[in-house]
Amino acid sequence: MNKLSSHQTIYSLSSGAGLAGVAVIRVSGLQAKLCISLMCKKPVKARQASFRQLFHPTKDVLLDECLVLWFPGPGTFTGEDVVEFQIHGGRATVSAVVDALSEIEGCRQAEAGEFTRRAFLNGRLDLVEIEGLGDLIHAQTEVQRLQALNQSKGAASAVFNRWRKELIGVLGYLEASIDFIEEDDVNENALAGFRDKLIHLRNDMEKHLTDSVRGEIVRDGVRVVLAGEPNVGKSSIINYLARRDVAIVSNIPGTTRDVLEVQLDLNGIPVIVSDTAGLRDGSQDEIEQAGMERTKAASRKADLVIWVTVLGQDVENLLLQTEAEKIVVVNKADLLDHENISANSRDLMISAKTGAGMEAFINLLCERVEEKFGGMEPALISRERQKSALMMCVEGIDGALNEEHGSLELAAEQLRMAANQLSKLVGRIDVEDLLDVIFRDFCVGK
Ligand SMILES: Nc1nc2c(ncn2[C@@H]2O[C@H](COP(=O)(O)OP(=O)(O)OP(=O)(O)O)[C@@H](O)[C@H]2O)c(=O)[nH]1
Ligand SMILES: [Mg+2]
Repeated sequence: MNKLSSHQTIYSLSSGAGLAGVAVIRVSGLQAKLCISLMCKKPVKARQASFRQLFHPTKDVLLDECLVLWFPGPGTFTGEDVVEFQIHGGRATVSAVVDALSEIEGCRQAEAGEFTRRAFLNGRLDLVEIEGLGDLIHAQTEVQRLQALNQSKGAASAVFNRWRKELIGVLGYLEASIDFIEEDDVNENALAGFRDKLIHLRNDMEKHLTDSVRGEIVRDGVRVVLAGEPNVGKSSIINYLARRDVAIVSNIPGTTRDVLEVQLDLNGIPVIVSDTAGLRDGSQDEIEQAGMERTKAASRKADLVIWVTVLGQDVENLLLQTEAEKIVVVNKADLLDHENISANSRDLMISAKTGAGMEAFINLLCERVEEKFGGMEPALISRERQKSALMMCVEGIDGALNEEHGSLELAAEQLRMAANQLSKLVGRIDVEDLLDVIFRDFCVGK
């Protein structure tokens, strides 16, 4: 923490880098108010937008005309005094204002994620909310946005805190029972009275642990692999889905050799689609064989395999032995006449060339993903860190329940451990080693 001393006032461009109509420069810390008085010359009202000329703090140089927003702490994002300058978004203007701020004593450029780190240290956000905020900044699709927003606004933390409170309530009672146990042996069975409550609590947690698979999928993306024999149009399909030339397409079978990945937003669902080398028997080409190995490996890790065929081909290919769920599509439907199409109407007919059937294909893919993961509703848990804390909490409750006829002290110890896991989850305890990991993904200015 020394390096990031909170005595210093920090500033940074908080809006995106590059040309923009408006750029937001945020300042947080004790000197924030001084920045206004040195640079704006006229005072501004708290929590109101004021139009001001912005001057260099030591030279009589006009830097820009801007909107100034003054937020006195502690009711601010960081918990400190904060000022935001909404200036013109050109590069020179931004660097002139940033340079000017660097000349004010006690002010320095913020490190990546430092505004949020201060928000955490000042109790404005907990760890789960911060993780949600990090996800919100990186959210690329609608379901990612919804899940991240839910976490960042504290919906998940509220549940974790409620569970923790309930556990601490039971723990308090057990501890009191332990203290009085010699005088009053009615307490012998103190845990039994809480059995139903603890079972209910751990089942609730288990349910959210099950949902965490969906939470992680929403964060990381669903893995969909395009596989099939050579030349059926796998690369043409990925290009169609990505709306750009991701992969080389040619009429020479065996064109694709490597696995190519693109991240796509399909109806709001984050999907990582992979194009792969076509699978066929009897290839003597070493590179093609290596490519086929990669196809099989990618298919094993897939959440869903799209098996692409053309009419008249075997639907299954023995080279692709995978447990993953499959959707079969028949490509090049544009080459078929109507009779052929109606004879094969049970298969999903598409044409990567004309786009026919592609919308139905995307809808089916999304439906299958939703079926597989029980919908795409925001999950409470979306990271390994959150999952393992909750799993250990459930273990603790189970441990306590197993002590029903055993030692009350041991049961209390298990519950204390379970409650601590929830404290750790939201960052009430043992946070130092986690902070650097969590803030690694944050950008400067957040
Ligand atoms: N008529 C028609 N041709 C298509 C369609 N999709 C792909 N093709 C053509 O089929 C040939 C093979 O397409 P690719 O997309 O390279 O096939 P692939 O499955 O990726 O082939 P490999 O990389 O060799 O495994 C190309 O000439 C494409 O233009 C389609 O829907 N209709
Ligand atoms: Mg290809």
